[in-house]
Amino acid sequence: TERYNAREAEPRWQKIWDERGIFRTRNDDPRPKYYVLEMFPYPSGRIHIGHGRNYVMGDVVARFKRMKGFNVLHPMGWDAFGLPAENAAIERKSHPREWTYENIATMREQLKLLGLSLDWSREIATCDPSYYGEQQRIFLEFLKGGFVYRRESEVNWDPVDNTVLANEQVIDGRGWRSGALVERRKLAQWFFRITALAQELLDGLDTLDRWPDKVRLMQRNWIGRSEGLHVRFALENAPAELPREVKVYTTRPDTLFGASFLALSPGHPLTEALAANDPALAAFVEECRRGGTSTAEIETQEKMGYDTGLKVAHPLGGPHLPVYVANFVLMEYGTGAIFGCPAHDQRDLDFARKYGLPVTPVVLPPDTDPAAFEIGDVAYDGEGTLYHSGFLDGLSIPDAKEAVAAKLEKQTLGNEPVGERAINFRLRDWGISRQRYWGCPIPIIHCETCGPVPVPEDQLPVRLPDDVSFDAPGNPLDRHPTWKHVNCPQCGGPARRETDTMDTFVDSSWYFARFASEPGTAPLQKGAADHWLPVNQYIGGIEHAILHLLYSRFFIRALKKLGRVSLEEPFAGLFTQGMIVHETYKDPEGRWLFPEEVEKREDGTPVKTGTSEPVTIGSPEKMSKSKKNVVPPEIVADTFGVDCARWFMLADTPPERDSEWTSAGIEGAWRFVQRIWRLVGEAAALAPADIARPESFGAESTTLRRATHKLAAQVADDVERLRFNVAVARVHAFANVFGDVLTTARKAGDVPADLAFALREAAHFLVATVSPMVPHLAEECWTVLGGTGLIAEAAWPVVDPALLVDDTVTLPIQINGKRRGEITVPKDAAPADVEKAVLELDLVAQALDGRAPKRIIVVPQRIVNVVA
Ligand code: ANZ
Ligand code: ZN
Repeated sequence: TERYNAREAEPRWQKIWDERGIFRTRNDDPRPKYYVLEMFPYPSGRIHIGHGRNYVMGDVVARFKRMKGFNVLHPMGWDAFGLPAENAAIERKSHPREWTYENIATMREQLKLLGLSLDWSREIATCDPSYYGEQQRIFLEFLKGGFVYRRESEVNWDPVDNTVLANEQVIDGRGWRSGALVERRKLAQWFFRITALAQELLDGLDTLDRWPDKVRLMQRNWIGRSEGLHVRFALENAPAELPREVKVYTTRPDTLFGASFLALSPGHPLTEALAANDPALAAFVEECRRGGTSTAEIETQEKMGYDTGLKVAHPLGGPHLPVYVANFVLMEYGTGAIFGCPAHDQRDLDFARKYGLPVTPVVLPPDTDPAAFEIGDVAYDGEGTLYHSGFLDGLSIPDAKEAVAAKLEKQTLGNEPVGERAINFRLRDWGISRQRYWGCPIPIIHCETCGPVPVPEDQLPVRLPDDVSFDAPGNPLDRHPTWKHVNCPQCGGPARRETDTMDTFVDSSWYFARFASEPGTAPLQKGAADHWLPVNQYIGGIEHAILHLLYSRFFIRALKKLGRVSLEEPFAGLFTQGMIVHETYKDPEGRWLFPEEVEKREDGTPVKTGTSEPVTIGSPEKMSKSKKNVVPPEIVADTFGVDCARWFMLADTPPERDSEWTSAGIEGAWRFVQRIWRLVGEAAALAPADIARPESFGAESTTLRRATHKLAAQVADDVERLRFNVAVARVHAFANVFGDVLTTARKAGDVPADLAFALREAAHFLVATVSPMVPHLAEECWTVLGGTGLIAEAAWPVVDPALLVDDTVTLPIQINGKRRGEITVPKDAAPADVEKAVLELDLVAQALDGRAPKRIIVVPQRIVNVVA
């Protein structure tokens, strides 16, 4: 038979699928729904094969579920707003839209090459006014519903370019273009009140049993619920105009006797009040403000403090404590003030060592001699028993926490309790204002008289102006000569548009709901969203485990409270796939080379293609443009075919693990694709297409049929559980069985009717089970088998449960009550036959040592007992 020619067949089938519109999904289809979605791409340029893995996995699920009788929604779109488009516009002196849509066009064609069963009629781009207009509507509904507010907040400020920088534009504390040291500035910004739903978002995680535990844990930590105590400390020597107390938040009230200082955040109101009369403190606060606003940056900074000279009384009668201002205390967490216990908190210890403050351990680790226990450079935050702590001595940490809380709740300071139990969340409200052009405009008009006024419904969408320039730093919307000058919708007076746009994470927080609407209809419809959501299977990278997923969960919950949808969790199943990695190559000058620029000589040494220049090979890494270790889908399509790429991506490793792209791997996939093609061709040649089902089956055909039905049942199960590599392994194993039967049949020359039927059945099942993975090959094989219609539209093979039942059983053998081995016998074997087989076993003969057994008891299908 001829070789399977993927290069010719693949585009042909893609055209047929497309012309017949078989992946177009209708909302009124009566079959049960199934929604499979891969995280939509950012149109950054071109895709490489490393981008393809999650789309291929999603496609296998989509195709499989279609065959299982579901009405499958499998859409695609573009996360199209964002900074890179603006950077490209600066570089190319063009418009961000141009670059974005060019990339979309390229990437769409590339994705189509992969043979994905997508409903392209539902394609969206978030930079389309019909999309972002609805987003503006949602923003205004959130505003009305209390989920949006405005307040001052810090941004990264580039003092040379006079512009706000995104976190990713701050590199080592400097502006990416000017190189100037970045400062923090306060700016009025819009926030989504995600903290209002913190507890809900935490509790909801318990219902997501088809999410990886790891992701749920990451979200749980991000939300960061803690139970602790507010403790009010009385200031001893504060000037009269200052407050009389400082309130701290602690999760370790048990360590109160180990406290050696109090610390205020640089942004704390008391700090500000003190700094007003203390230039040195004001300078210190200024110094703390240097550097970016990201928490990671703040946490890694060297600890710095300023002694205010103030003292507080210890609420449990310990010594007075000095009050510092410290750079590691965040204003946005707890009360913006802490008590420091250096022995049991690393930050406090670093601080205490630097400023010579006492370090008093109060928790003694289990089985430790108190005389021998000392704190060096590492704080002890483990379990133990309280000591050096008055009435707490001898208590466990939890008991001591409780005892301190109970005591301080009853103690008073100026008529109010000193201690109050409190729950805190690490989660912060989501600041969405970005001082950029290429994003969704925030639909607000600022009026001197009326304040911020929503843009009236009938004026939505607020469109981005086209005539903008990127030749100066800053926000082109702000610089635009006319765009922002409007009249106040409320009083008619002169007013100014909000020139900030929304964080692009907003765009991706509801796109999955947009796909639910039929093309050309309203972007967010309750009926459609409720019908399709939640997404049954969401697939994407672990890098989105926190923000994107949390924001989307917040959006859906908020939309539910506003009556726009009826569900609470957008993604019922989540899968985070591993990456595709590839070797890297460098020429003698240290320049990166593309894989196709490298070839291996006969002795295996790598050289630059067509030359004798040596090449250095680096270990496999994530495919990236910068290191050139990428494989474009076009090259694969033109050589081995994309089915080989698909097969390889699924076969090589468990889907959650990284997989290395190698030429040996893709060649192996190619050989297997050819093998399936040959097996199907041989079966078609040996068994007539119109073979009728025989009355009964002989041993050989029954064995093949068992393997065939098991294949379909097991692969179905594997795909349901996304164990694609296991499914592939089963197909390999089946191909061996099938191949042997075909060889025997070919040699025998005469194929009996029952075997002919079994061969046809085997070929059909094989083609059907691999069709979600290698869909083009499957269509071609289906044609060879004379199947009706397209295999993409066919049903999953009907499995006969009787053929799945094993016909053998394995029985444990006990000799004198001790388990000594086991034996596998036909399920319906007569006890006498089992007895005979057992006595023939070496292990039994040895145990009996030549003597006859006293008794043998065979419990059919259970156990064999030998009494010696
Ligand atoms: C005293 C103490 C002693 C603390 C000890 C810890 C260990 P979680 O668990 O994450 O909620 N803290 C409170 N507010 C802070 C702020 N605004 N900036 C920086 N740190 C702050 O963390 C709670 C602990 O973090 C609190 O408990 C407080 O230090 C610190 F051996 O109080 B602890
Ligand atoms: Zn007004």
